[in-house]
Amino acid sequence: MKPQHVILQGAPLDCGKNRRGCIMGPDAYRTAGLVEALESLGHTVTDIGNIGPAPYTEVIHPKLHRLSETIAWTQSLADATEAAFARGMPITLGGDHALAAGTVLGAMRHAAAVDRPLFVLWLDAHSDFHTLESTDSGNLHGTPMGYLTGRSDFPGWPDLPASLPYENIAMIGLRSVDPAERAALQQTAITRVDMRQIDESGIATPLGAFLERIEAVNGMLHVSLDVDFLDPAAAPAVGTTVPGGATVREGHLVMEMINDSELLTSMDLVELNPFMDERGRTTRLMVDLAASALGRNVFDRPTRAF
Ligand code: 4U7
Ligand code: MN
Ligand code: MN
Ligand code: MN
Repeated sequence: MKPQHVILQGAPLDCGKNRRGCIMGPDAYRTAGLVEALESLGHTVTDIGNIGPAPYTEVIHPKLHRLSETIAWTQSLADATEAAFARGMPITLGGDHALAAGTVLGAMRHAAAVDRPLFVLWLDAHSDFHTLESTDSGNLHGTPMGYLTGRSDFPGWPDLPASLPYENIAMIGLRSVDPAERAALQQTAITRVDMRQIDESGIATPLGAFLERIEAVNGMLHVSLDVDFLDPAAAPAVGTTVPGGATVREGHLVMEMINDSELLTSMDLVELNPFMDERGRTTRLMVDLAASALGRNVFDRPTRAF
């Protein structure tokens, strides 16, 4: 990919679920040398530090966990992400996946302003397609795709400029989809690639087809990488471990194809829980994957020794 000006923004949001630890994510990425890795590829990097939620007062909800705080983060992250596009390529360091409600909303606003279609590549074991009604856990990191596609009402959340079209979404790595999500997904044109399909025919063909569709219409590409896309044997630092995930090579292949496509315009690195990591290896793998999407050949030496 051509040299970029990368805007790193930390989003230590930990309200999308009960298990704590994602609050430490942004500083773990910094400690693992993400800035240096991107600079070594010829990019310039501005780390704007950590963002916080917009002012809020938590109103306890009988089912939904920390709803007010999640809405407040959605507001601040949408504004920050939209502003970051004026300067470069926003990369958001999570924080749990509830943050994507804000970052993708910011990307949607920017896409509307420059009159380009936005596409979202969702790399995740889960579809995160719940509505506020359908979620059983009440954990809002399971809902950002439900919100962004406008498939049901999210009262009190920021208005969308328009719903994210189902045709513009690809979910790859699926292996834990709740019955209510599955029933709803089947009614949509969202591209869904589950682990069985990846096992049988590989990840490159469906991803290549998605990237070609984006290129054909000069689309923008937002990539949302949930750590649990990867197999927990390779990436143990997550709250929700789901066995049978993508291998290290499958992860890199996705990122290498994104790099080759020159389509990437923004990215989230989410759900890293450094408290659960083993000597930083998940964090380092996520840094390596981000670098792969922005140009590092996997055979290049890592930029930093530990
Ligand atoms: B993640 C779950 F029930 N679907 O709603 C839920 F399985 O951001 C998991 O993808 C959501 O990690 C996982 O709580 C959210 C559960
Ligand atoms: Mn997720
Ligand atoms: Mn997930
Ligand atoms: Mn998770």
